[in-house]
Amino acid sequence: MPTLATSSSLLLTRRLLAARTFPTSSAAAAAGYSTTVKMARSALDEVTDTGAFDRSPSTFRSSVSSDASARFPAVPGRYHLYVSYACPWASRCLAFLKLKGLDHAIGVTAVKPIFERTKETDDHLGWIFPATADEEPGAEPDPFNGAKSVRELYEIASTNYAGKPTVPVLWDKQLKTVVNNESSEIIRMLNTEFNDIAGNPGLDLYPVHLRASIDEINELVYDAINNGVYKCGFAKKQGPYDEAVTRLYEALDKCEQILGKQRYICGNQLTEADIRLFVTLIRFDEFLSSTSSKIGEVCTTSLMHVYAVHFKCNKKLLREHPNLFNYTKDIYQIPGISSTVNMEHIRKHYYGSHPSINPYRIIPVGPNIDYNAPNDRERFGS
Ligand SMILES: N[C@@H](CCC(=O)N[C@@H](CS)C(=O)NCC(=O)O)C(=O)O
Ligand SMILES: *[C@@H]1O[C@H](CO)[C@@H](O)[C@H](O)[C@H]1NC(C)=O
Ligand SMILES: *[C@@H]1O[C@H](CO)[C@@H](O)[C@H](O)[C@H]1NC(C)=O
Repeated sequence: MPTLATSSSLLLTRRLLAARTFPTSSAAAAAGYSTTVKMARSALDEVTDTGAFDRSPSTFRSSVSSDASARFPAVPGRYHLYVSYACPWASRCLAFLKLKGLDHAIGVTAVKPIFERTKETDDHLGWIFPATADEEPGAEPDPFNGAKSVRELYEIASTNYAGKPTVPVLWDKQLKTVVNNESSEIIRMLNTEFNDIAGNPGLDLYPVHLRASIDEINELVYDAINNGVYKCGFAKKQGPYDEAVTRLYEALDKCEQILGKQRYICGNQLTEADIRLFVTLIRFDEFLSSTSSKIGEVCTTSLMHVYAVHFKCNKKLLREHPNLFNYTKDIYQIPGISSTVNMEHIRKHYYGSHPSINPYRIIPVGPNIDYNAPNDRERFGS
């Protein structure tokens, strides 16, 4: 799972940035904050005293609204989505953009897959835009702000920014600010607020009659699968790891069972819950099989425990869950979805962003699964 791989790159970031403190800017001081703020700069700073991974909440949480008088009205051309194709959270926003037919209304720019220094003046590593459009297929320079990094976007939006510069970023070109950097909220906005300008306004991925069921599945899938893989990868103690990996495989088994009876995870209709599950599943085997092929090399480094922990998620591959595997292909084949999956970026990110683990940046061959293969899911109807 790509999510696991991403966590590895975060490890390096953490090593470089451990315990860094950021003095508040003069703007913040003027606003009355006089102390030094210390923010989580990477996922490994988000591990509690009990050794468990605890994700920090996003702090840009505004909403675009269909109401024309709102601060962020849903008008075409005003908003831009900054993503990394390596990132599962960003990818679920991309999937919504495609499914709702909002390509023409909201532009997308993808960063380069490999973390680089974001500034000359410190050693933070993060998401970078290429200098030219042909430097890295799939990635493009920032078309509006000329930003070199995602970090710079956050700095434009907030003068005293000291958080973790994450993607996705829903950007307001008019007010030059981050509207929201929490994908679970961005997908809801894309689902409902842009219907006047959407190519597919009739598609409701969070329909009222299925909300209770979607909420229930989301809770399980987020905690045990989407975020669960991070919890496996980042645990610093055996107990939290054991708990996370048990929950991960219990949840996968539960989904496997459900999908033996129906086409989608909440019934015979595609919903938000399917997209949220898909983004982790599509990265699962790619990461696990590649990791296992690299394990000898990995073990020679001081970071081995992280990969070994990831390796221990390898109780079962996705393709050993026959219903989940066919389901993943079914979702992949929905028009638009395959364009949100860039395996090159996913692989490069994982194997290129951690020179101390993979010093020669060799990208393992991977299983090269054909997600376009037949899957027989239509037998469930809809
Ligand atoms: N809760 C956020 C999580 C976003 C997130 O963690 N993004 C990762 C990539 S998968 C990131 O940008 N990390 C930057 C870093 O670690 O420096 C969401 O769902 O939008
Ligand atoms: C979102 O932006 C806030 C504000 O700068 C930042 O602290 C946070 O780390 C960013 N990412 C997430 C996932 O919250
Ligand atoms: C998966 O799809 C293949 C190809 O259509 C099919 O032969 C197989 O029976 C399916 N497996 C399950 C569990 O549905």
